[in-house]
Amino acid sequence: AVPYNHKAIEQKWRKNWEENPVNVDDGKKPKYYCLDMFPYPSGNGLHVGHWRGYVISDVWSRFKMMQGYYLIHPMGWDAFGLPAENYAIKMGVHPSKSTAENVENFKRQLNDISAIYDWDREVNTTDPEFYKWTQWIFVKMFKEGLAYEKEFPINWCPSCKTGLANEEVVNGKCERCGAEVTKKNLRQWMLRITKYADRLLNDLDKLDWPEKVKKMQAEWIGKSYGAEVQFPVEGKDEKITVYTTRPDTLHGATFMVLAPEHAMAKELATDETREAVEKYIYDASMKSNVDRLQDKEKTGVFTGSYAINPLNGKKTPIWLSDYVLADYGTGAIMCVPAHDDRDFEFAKKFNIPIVQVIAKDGKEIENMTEAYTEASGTMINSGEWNGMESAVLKKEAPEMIEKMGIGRKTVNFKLRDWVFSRQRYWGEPIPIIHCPNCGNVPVPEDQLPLTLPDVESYEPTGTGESPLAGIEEWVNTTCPCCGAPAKRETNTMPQWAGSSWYFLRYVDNKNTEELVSKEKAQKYLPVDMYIGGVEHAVLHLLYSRFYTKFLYDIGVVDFDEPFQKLFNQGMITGKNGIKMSKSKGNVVSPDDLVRDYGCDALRLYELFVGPPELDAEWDDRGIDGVYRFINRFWKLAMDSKEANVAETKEMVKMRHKLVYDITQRLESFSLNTVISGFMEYNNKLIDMAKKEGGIDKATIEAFVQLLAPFAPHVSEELWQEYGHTDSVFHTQWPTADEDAMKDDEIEVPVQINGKTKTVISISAEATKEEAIEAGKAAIADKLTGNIVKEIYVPKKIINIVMK
Ligand code: ANZ
Ligand code: ZN
Repeated sequence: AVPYNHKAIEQKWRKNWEENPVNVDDGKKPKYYCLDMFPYPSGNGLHVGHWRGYVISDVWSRFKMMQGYYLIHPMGWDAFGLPAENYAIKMGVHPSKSTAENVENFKRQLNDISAIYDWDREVNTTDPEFYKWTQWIFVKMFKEGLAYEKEFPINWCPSCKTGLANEEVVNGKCERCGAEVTKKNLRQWMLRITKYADRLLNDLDKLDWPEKVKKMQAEWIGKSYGAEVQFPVEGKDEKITVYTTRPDTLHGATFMVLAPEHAMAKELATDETREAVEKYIYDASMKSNVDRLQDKEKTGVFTGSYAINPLNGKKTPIWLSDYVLADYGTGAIMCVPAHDDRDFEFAKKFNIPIVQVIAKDGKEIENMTEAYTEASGTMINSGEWNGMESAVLKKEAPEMIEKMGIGRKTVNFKLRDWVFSRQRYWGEPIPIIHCPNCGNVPVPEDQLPLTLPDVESYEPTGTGESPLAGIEEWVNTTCPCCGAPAKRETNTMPQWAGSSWYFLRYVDNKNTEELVSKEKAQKYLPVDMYIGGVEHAVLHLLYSRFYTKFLYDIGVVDFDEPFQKLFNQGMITGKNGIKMSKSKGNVVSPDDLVRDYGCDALRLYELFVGPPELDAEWDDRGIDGVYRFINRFWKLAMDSKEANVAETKEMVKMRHKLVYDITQRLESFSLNTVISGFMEYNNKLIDMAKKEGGIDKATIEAFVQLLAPFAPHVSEELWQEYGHTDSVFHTQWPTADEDAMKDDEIEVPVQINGKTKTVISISAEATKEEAIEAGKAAIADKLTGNIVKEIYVPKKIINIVMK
């Protein structure tokens, strides 16, 4: 028979599919939307690690197509961002030019995967026709009060004179020049994502997502229940409000700590402490948040003032320390060193009394060496609360405190509003005009997109403003409301802006009137399956959910969760689990592998390397194995076609088992075991063919259908070889008949030392291990001696030799 020739076959079918697309909307099929996280088109191109996610999603898509769905399987480009801008600064090439080149290159490389992307749906976040809608959403949010301006301390490099993203601060130093990073108050645009905190948390229940990801989102949103308690300050009229999740421990509060930025921090200082307090406040302002959050020795300063515990009237010293964050809760805490680790550490260091108020077994601990942090035990040293269960009190205390008039019960979220402006060039201009009469006025919707102008220099200006601020004719404009001379906003949006909603645009990417038409949204949305890396577990997926909920609220879409199902693939790493990167020099390019083994073999190998949800080490050599498998199956299919044997009972049974096994493994996303399953069944069929002269047509055809989503080219070719004129992807996914899978049962005597003890019935296909195990179980009570040998004469005898 003709030998397998991957080059010829793959070329032929790629051309064929281009001319006759296999995924067509006949208006009758239900839709299935399988989405890949769209890539940033970097200058480095794709490596074998990138392939993995795309292969997984393509296999899943083709499987769904064969189950009778019309597929939405689009691809696009998340193309705004720093690398293109930094390249422009270095080389003077306009980011739009380098981006376009990178997109071209990426597209060519993606084509090698033969994924069934619908390029008619392509989007690019830097295309004005796309970012018109990114800006439109911002304008809508502004009109709804969800986008607002605020002075905000951000990371600031005094030497580069620019604001830095958190990612650009390495160990408290500027990534570019190494200078100590400080804080600077800069005017920022914020999105009020906190308004959606409860919905973002509660609706996690609706999603078929990995539990791990849901948990990460829930923790990021960080809802906690507790109380705000007011402490009068000795000698002042003002009170300090603290936030606590453990109001049950109120009697154990022996001191209080305020964030250095707290509004009252300075005025609490006395003549004796003023100098030290002011120095501490200044030092803290120079530290980055990252530094403050890192676990290290506690620092602090006593203000000289005292607060009064409202429950028992005791005097508690007020300290400042940077382990209390200014923007969480109230920026002030009551400290219970006996029951909180950080407070314990602080009290030990500064010699502050420790009062235990919860006892595990009713007894007070003599010398506490660590805090007792559990809310279980009985209350002691707590006045009227003595003897109560701490767990019960924890729940009831907020209510009680509210009734006593010393505080109120509250709910807190860790989630912060989203800092949405960047002092950078290569992003969507924020469509706001600052008018001296009207304040902030959005660019009228019918004037969008507000396009990014060309600049001479991409360098940040040094004032904390974006390079756009340097273009007078762009900055100066007139107010759309009153016509007065006004100035444009010069900050741009973060890279997240486009990726928060791009998946909606794919289904109606040429619509000039609407973000997406009602009709198309209803027909094709939301996304049924989203596939991508786990590194996006929080930010991107949370932002997308927020955007979708907002668009739901203003009636653009009629669903409020974008992604029904989520799958996170693990990373492909180099040797020893090291991340593949250009700088480490361990990048494996798919190009040579595609040339030598073909796309089909590489696709199979990408899945064969390990469970798709786990990281896997890449080793080129393994691809030989899958290549051999394809060759052997090819030969089996071609020889069997020639032999044209009639089906036997064995073949029918094998066919149904094959269909059943592969489908099950595929449905549970155990893709590596699908590939090993193909290999095992192929071996069994080859053995069978040796005896029978070949394998029947229906069995080979079922195998080809199952293989099609994984190795589309060779499957399509074999399908044609078997006399079909239509694509294998237009066939229905085969189904297994469980009755036809059942093994015949046979009766086998079980012997000890050659003497029959009983007769059992086992599957005719049972392996030696299975037969022996069944036999031993049947005579377990008689197995008293030492077993020296276990014999299974297939289908005849089980004999246990004992001494
Ligand atoms: C007294 C207490 C006693 C506390 C105890 C804990 C254990 P969540 O919301 O779960 O993170 N806290 C409050 N505001 C803070 C801030 N701005 N910076 C640092 N810590 C702050 O935890 C809230 C708890 O963290 C609060 O409850 C408070 O300490 C502290 F045995 O109050 B607790
Ligand atoms: Zn105006």
